[in-house]
Amino acid sequence: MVKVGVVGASGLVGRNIVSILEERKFPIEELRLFASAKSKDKEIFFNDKVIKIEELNEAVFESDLDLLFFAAGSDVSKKYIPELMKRGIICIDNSSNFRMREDVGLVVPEVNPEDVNLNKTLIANPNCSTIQSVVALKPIYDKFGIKRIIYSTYQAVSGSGQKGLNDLDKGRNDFYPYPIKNNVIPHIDEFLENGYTKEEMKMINETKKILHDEDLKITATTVRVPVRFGHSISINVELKSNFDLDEIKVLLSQFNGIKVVDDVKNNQYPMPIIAEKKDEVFVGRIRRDLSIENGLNLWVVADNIRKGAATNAIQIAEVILKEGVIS
Ligand code: 2RA
Repeated sequence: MVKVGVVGASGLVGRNIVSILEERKFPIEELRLFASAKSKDKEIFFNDKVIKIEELNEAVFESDLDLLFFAAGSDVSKKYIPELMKRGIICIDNSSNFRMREDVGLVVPEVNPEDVNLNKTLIANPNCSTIQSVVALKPIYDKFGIKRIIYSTYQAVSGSGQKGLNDLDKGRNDFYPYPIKNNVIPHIDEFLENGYTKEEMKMINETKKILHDEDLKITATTVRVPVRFGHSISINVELKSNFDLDEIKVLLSQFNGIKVVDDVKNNQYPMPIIAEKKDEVFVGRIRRDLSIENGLNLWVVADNIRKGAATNAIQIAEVILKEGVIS
């Protein structure tokens, strides 16, 4: 049984971590919830009991917690995690802060569970759009090899947290630079010198790290769409060898964590409305790219708050438990 803490417990991802811990019957001896002063004493239900949120401060260093989920943004992770690591408290971090550090595993349990061992006290949870993409690509990568990937995303506003949902629901643009209602915005996170956004570079760099392949050629365009929950991604891939389309469909449907929905004659394909509140990665529109040799198109949809964040973080904790690092 494990003593667990959730940092950022009042946020969208934090609240989902709490409810999914309950749903998956994670073996919890004690659960403590932390957030900033403004959420102090808010009450959250866990296993029919009320838990009051505590203000996060340095007292957490003295706690006897075994494991802490961080879902409060980069600054909070940067401030607390290094000291917690020194004290042997395992941190699973949803921020982008430590993701590219060589000595830290960036883990999607269906894809690279062994990387939890890279660092015994810190594991990074990848970006939401990266998680669902690498789950879909892994069985194809292992069997045929991949030369090049083109990602085009259609990302839900909940990826920006409550502020994104408010902009869509209230028809305002307090958070995004333009209204998101009746619009699409080809801009997620900050623009960089190279013309890409940080979100695009995350997808590129994180995919290479998770698949352990620095030579992969990847490009990405990430776009915000007026959808509340569920990111959709068009993935165009050039494989290293020729393939049989039926074999790809079988490989995908047999892979842990994927649900193939691909029956175009009956208008069956993945959409955010079918992925919402689910943990699988939905894959459909599986077809050859007729413009190149060995080209393949996939349409990949997942709940960005669950598989893209909270569920993946808990699955990482489940791998750690299995490895016997905590018991
Ligand atoms: C987004 N990828 O959708 C981000 C959330 N981590 O904005």
